[in-house]
Order: sequence, then structure tokens, then C-alpha cells
Amino acid sequence: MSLNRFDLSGRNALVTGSSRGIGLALARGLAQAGAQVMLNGRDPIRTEIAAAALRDDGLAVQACVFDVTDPDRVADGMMHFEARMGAMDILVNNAGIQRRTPLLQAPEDTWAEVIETNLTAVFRCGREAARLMAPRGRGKIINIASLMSEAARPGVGPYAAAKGGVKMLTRAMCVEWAPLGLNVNAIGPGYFATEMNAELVADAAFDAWIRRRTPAGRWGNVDELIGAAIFLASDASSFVNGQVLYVDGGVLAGL
Ligand code: GCO
Repeated sequence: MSLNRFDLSGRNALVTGSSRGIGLALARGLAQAGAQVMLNGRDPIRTEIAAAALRDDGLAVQACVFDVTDPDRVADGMMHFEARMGAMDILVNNAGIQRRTPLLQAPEDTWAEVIETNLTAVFRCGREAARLMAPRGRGKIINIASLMSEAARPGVGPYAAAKGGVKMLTRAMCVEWAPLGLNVNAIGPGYFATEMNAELVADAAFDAWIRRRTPAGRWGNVDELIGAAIFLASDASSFVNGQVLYVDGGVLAGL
């Protein structure tokens, strides 16, 4: 084991939904920690531009375009990963969407889209990765949950339901796959100033509410999630399993 338990040199990682936002930050951070990283996205141009930018920074990054909601494309994508990168050591299940709607008015297709992308795809990508990792007796799966795995707010019911499911799916994966040598954990971001939240950041009242409701008194910066990802992707977390590590500025600590 490396003297630096956080060293990811020689490890191969896939980060889904990593052409921008939290996923791109995590992909960059894992690569900076020594991993060879495959970006993933649905948009081939955006994904390749992101990968090229990280390569320009001297990082070992490639791109693989597939939609995590397409079962066939996920299976192909995982095989493609191992053909190009070697054994998958780390999967970060980050791909996700936000569709804000009151539950009373929530259309069927909106509910289905959020659950499919934010929960079912986490199951699907996790299963495909575990099928590759289990024969080797090792692997790290990091699901991206949310502070909404624990607490909801009006207008984001489908998202909160999906992220609550991600917490319990993480535990279900742990109890079945830890015996196979895998570590399955989650990161639960609080409020971060990402594209997904741009309209919230721009809303003066919501911005003020976040600053009051968050003990740290501010929005998070996506780079502040990287340490948690490196920890859970590395040997430093070898006996950590089934946990959700909340990175939320203290939101969940108080009323
Ligand atoms: C919202 C936000 C939240 C958070 C997310 C962070 O509309 O309230 O999108 O859902 O950004 O939960 O994990």
C-alpha cells in the first residue's frame, strides 16, 4: 500500500455526467490525485471539450459518450472503458438532473425522468461496474446523493425521492458487494453554485435563505467536494462502507 493512502496512481476511474459541474470537478480532482479518468456525458462535443481541457492541464483523461438512462449504451460504455483504460477501479455515479415541480402538478413524465436518471441509472451503472469489479475482489463505487437524501424542500419532490433512494441503494449495494471486496459509499452535497442551481443563485431571496440556513453562511464551491471523492476512492477508506459523507456546510447539523 502506498505511503500516501490518498494516492490514486495506477487507478482507473469512470465519472458519469462529468462534462460539467460537480462531475467535472470530481473527475479533475481524481486525475490530480493520480487516477486515469474517463469523462462521460450525453453531449459528445461538450464531453470531448472538457476532456481536452483536462489533458491540456497534463491530466490523464479520456471521454466516453453514453446516456446512463440507456441500458444497452451503459453496458457498451463499461466494456469500452475496460478496453481503453484497463480494469475499472473506481466508479463515481454522478449523472443526475433536476426538474423542479410541485408534486400536485408533477407530470408523469417528469417524475419518471428524474427517477430514471437520478436513481435507476445509479443502480444500472453500479450493477455493470460491480460485475466487472467483483471477479477482481476490489473496487470503489461512489454514488452522488444529496442533502436531500435526508431533507426536502417544496418543489423538488421527485429529486428528493430519488436522492433518498440513492442513500438506501448505497446501503443495499454495500451489504451485497462488500463481501465481494467492494467499497460502496456516497457523497451528499449541500447547496453548490452549479449550472443546475443557477436560477437559485440568481434569486436574491433564495440566496439569502441559503446563507441563513447554512451554518457556513455561503454556497459551496464544487472543488470543495474533491477531498471527499479522493478519500472514498482511495485506500484511506478501505474499511468505510455504506456511508453517506455529507459535504453541506453544516446544513443537516441544525434546524
Ligand atoms: C434545489 C437544489 C438542490 C441541491 C441539491 C444538492 O432545487 O433545491 O437543486 O436539490 O442543489 O440537492 O445536492
